[in-house]
Amino acid sequence: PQLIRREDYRPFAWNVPQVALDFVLGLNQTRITARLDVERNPVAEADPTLRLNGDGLTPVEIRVDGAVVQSWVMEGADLVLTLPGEAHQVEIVTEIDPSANTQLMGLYASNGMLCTQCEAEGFRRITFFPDRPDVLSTYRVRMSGPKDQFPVLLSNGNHVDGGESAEGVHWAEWYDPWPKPSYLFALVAGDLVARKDVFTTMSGRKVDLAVWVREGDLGRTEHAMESLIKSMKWDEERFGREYDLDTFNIVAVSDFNMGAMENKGLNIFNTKYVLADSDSATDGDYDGVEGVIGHEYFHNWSGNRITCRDWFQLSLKEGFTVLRDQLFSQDMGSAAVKRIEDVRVLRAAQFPEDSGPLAHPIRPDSYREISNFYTATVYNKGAEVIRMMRTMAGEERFRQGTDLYFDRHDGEAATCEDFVAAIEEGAGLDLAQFRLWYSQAGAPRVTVELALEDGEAVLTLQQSAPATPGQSGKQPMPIPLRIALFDRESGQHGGEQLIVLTQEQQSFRFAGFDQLPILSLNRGFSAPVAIDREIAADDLVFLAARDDDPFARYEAMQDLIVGHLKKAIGGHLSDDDRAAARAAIGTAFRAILTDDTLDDLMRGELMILPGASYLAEQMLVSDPAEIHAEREGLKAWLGAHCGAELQAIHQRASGVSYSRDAAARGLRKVKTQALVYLAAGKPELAAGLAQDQYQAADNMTDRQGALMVMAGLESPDRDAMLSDFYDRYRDNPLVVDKWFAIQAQSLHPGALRHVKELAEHPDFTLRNPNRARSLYMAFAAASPTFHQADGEGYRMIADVILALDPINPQTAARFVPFLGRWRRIEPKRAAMMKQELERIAAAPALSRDTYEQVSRSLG
Ligand code: HT7
Ligand code: ZN
Repeated sequence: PQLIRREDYRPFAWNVPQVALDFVLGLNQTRITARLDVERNPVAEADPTLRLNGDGLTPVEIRVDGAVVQSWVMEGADLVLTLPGEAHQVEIVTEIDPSANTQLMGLYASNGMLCTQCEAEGFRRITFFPDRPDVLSTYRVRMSGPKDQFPVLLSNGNHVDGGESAEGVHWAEWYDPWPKPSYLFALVAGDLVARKDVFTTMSGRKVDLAVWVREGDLGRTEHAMESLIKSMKWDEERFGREYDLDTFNIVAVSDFNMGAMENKGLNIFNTKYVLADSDSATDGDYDGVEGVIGHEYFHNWSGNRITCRDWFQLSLKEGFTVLRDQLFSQDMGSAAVKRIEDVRVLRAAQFPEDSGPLAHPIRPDSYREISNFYTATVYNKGAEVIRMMRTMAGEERFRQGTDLYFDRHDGEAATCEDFVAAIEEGAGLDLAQFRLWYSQAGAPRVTVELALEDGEAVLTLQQSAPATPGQSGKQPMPIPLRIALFDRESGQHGGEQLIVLTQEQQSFRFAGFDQLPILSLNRGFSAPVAIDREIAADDLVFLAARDDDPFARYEAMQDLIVGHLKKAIGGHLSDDDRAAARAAIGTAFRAILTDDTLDDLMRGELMILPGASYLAEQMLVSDPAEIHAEREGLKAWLGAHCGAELQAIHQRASGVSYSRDAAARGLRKVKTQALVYLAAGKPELAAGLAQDQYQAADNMTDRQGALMVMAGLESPDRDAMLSDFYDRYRDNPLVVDKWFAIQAQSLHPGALRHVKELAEHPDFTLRNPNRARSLYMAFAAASPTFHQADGEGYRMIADVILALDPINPQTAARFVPFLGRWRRIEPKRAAMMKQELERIAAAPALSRDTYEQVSRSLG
């Protein structure tokens, strides 16, 4: 497959100001007539050939200016026409079979309905088109089909007309006045019902809102609608962005490759991010719905009104929109807890990516298959990079920067550089050096030294960036660090400060100290870097208990534990040292369990141990079995050592009836957290408590929490609880997904065997991405048995990749990174992982998606 390079970008030779699409819909056969008004692009190099991308299409008929032409050629999958004049009308007829579309890209059938997914390059599976984000057109869409099968017909923009054309056949016409790239095109036809509402925008326009689902799911749409209305209001208040069409539709589909899609005026969602009620959705699921609804809605400005010039600029819309959805969720709930959660996700998903064979800058330089670049780096690190600009500018000036960006580039296909230039000018920042964050991959490491000199605290920082594939010898980048220096006597600090490390090594001096202060660094995780520092356990215990920045408090607890586990995993601890380290952690942990000033949501966060993948990141090469053993050992010790406090928490949180307020959510969070520790330290007691929690549960958070703990235990009640859960929810696919995932990611030593058995379950299928992920992604990401010493876990995931690749290459390729980290794993396992990658690479007819990920992983 061809390598596509950012530096090769050229504007397209033709503009396509208007597109008219006519769909004659059928599940097995859909006929599409596309009429494109094309005219030469004055800013591009003149070229009489019009190359229209296609993927698996054959033209049925082609007309130019009304006359059938034969003078076209196929070049690979693309259609190439030669056009003599300045402007023409090109009409192309294609026919496709949506029910055969297992890739779920383009137009496909899902449970009897038809829907589309066009980002990034799915439109070319519907009709021939310049399928690139810098070609913007207005779309008029007519569709017709059997009314009983497809009573609802939706597309982008506003509904303009409709009627019956023949007995039982109806049609609808939609017009979207906003020019858009083809990846934002959408169509839905199906038997759906809607929850409807109306939103009045800040300028007083009324917008009809609808959330479309299957009939039986209507009762689970209230939270989605509330989240949409909150998002619309929030974007007006915080970014001055108003909605711009008369209708906004959301449709939920159960077969979907990702979370959701921001098609103009017609967002299409994975059911997982729409449907929620207390019986079937956890508190985390509710947050997920709110966050993803917000994310897709915010794209209306950051993505749709201003789109990307080319796919290398993906972080322009995704990084910025992730930041916007994170800020939205911070405002809707606990800002502190949300920040910690976001950092945890970054560390678990993005840090390993940035330090492995798939590392790439947030603005990549090349790709073979763009779907492989919808990554935690482009999304989450992209958001962190923009967050740093916000931290340096302050909220108000940052808003001036975004206002300028939206004004200046509205209606354009823009670049990351356009964004940075607008923030630079609007916010009054010098971002010359900062631009390196867009071009350099890898998380910088900052080494810290604090000394006392003549009544001054001297903070010396040194930064280094690791070599990443294709990039070595990196330049220093600006690293904004929020810090505070705590006086040891008073336990207070004299105010937070922002310092920006711009050089490789730099010292910062702070007057007024006659003894070394305690340094609270990278507060709020102001920069996405790794910090290396020697700090006394007592100082970390102090910060874990007393820091007024909630993230720094969490971080101190994490550092305390990571520092200990790193030594323990390396086998460098004497029994005395282990006892001393555990005692310090135990003191801090107990303080968290019993601190009355903490709310339970925050307490629940502080209780979470650093994840195994984050721990692995701290070591050049690690042994997953050792990490697991030490981490579980500490958990068991804490469970036993703080058993009384944990039981007290579990009791305090039990018997409180369901509500969605923060206090009740906090209680549910600490309740299951307490159970997790007790399960490790006092398994028999925990099995009983889990049973009580499960039986008393009046909501999914408690029920899933109890089942999750029980699934990891060798308890006689385990099978009965799992069966009960399945029997209760067998008709709800999203909950059946949970049932698969709970078993796949459990701590049970037989998890690998269970996964193999579950793959034979009648409800299991590789064809539904949610189901495939619920079993195999959950397993590879979380089960200790993925790394089973005989390599069986690796073999199974490689088999899954090979089986899934012909069905859904995009989803198949997303499993590759689990094997791709072989260089950072101890040699025996590394050899087996590599061998599996080689087996995949040798398979015939591998998709471009999987080929690219496997070859980069081996390279
Ligand atoms: N912008 C959307 C990306 C997306 C996608 C990409 C590739 C294949 C399938 C996909 N579905 C959605 C999602 C978002 O970031 O909002
Ligand atoms: Zn997005």
